[in-house]
Amino acid sequence: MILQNYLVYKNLLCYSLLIMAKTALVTGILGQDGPYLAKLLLDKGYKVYGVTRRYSNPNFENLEYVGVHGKIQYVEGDMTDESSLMNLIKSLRPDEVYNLAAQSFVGSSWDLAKMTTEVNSLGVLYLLNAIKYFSPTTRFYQASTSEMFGTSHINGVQDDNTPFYPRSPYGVSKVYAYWMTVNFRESFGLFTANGILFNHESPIRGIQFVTRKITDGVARIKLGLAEEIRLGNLDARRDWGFAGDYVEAMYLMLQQEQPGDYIVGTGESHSVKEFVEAAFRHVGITNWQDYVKQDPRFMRPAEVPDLKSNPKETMDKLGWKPKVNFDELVAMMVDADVKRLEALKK
Ligand code: NAP
Ligand code: F7E
Repeated sequence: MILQNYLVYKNLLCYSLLIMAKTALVTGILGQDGPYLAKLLLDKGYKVYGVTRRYSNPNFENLEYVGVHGKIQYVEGDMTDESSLMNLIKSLRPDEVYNLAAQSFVGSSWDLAKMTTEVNSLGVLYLLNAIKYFSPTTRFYQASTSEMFGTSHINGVQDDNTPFYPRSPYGVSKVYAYWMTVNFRESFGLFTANGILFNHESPIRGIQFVTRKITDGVARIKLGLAEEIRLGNLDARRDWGFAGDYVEAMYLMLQQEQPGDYIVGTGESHSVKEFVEAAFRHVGITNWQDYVKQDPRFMRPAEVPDLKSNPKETMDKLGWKPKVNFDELVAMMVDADVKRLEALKK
């Protein structure tokens, strides 16, 4: 009898948890931020739908690394296909949409300017329209970026008062999306938020981005698998944080009473050269200059020389702050690459 009552109670609890579970639709689920965000939402009891494109060979490696592959429901959609986004919003009516999908590599955005605009700008308009028509209570997060500031700063830092001056087709495409996100809030009363995130990295950062290119290269050199790393501008400075910390800020933005836009960064900047030095130091190599070659192929037509956030207001409003510092981030990424390559060697 006691056992019977317990089982009834347990089933009721599971059922009510199931009907109460919030739902989130995450675009860009296979990238870097998608898996970390999915983990955070799943841990909070969300049902997570992850948008994937149509692939011949889908790659779930990043989701496997974070341990969430199999816990997400995958749904097919493409940021360039308006009707696919309309159908997803209409059928799922999620509580929250996190739009992380993008052609996010600045370096390719000059050669792929049209595609970059279609995905990063028009795709956002399609999603916002779908929410407006089919699910106006859905809360919307837009992955905005410090690249929108470009060369613009006030006293060496970027915050809410800094005007945008993007320097790449990527940055320009994100400015459009930023303002559309604001405009749908102001015009139609939608709950939309822009997270203006500064660079954030992790062991599952795409291999083209400079941090991962360096940590992978350092691991290869340490293991005798490579002899050099070829890089572009070593003097560029970035405000680098850990992706796992930054997805918490995304989530918090959609839990506020009022929608708004937020700067997310560490407030510290380091040069590419400092990142290189720290990565080599971590594996006990001090003569890093012997291994690094500058290569004009990796210079950009227009550079963003220095990005450094002032995240104070966001920290106060959201009660958020980064937990992983620069040296810990470098160490985490180098260690992960060494481990990955050692496993491949076996
Ligand atoms: P990422 O690793 O490049 O992931 C982007 C994802 O978008 C990929 O999974 C990609 O899918 C997907 N995608 C690209 N085109 C698509 C399309 N047409 N339809 C559907 N999905 C598409 O980027 P991330 O580092 O996770 O960044 C997430 C978001 O934050 C991006 O919007 C980025 O621009 C923005 N952001 C990033 C940073 C940063 O430092 N990481 C800073 C500020 C803002 P495939 O896997 O199929 O290619
Ligand atoms: O470059 C310099 C390069 O490609 C950082 C994206 O997530 O963050 C990212 O954009 C810096 C630049 O990132 C190489 O010139 C030198 O100054 O790692 P990156 P990014 O361009 O800052 C922003 C916030 C985003 O929103 C973007 O989506 O490093 N650099 N040598 C190099 N960069 C690369 N990739 N490769 C090099 O060999």
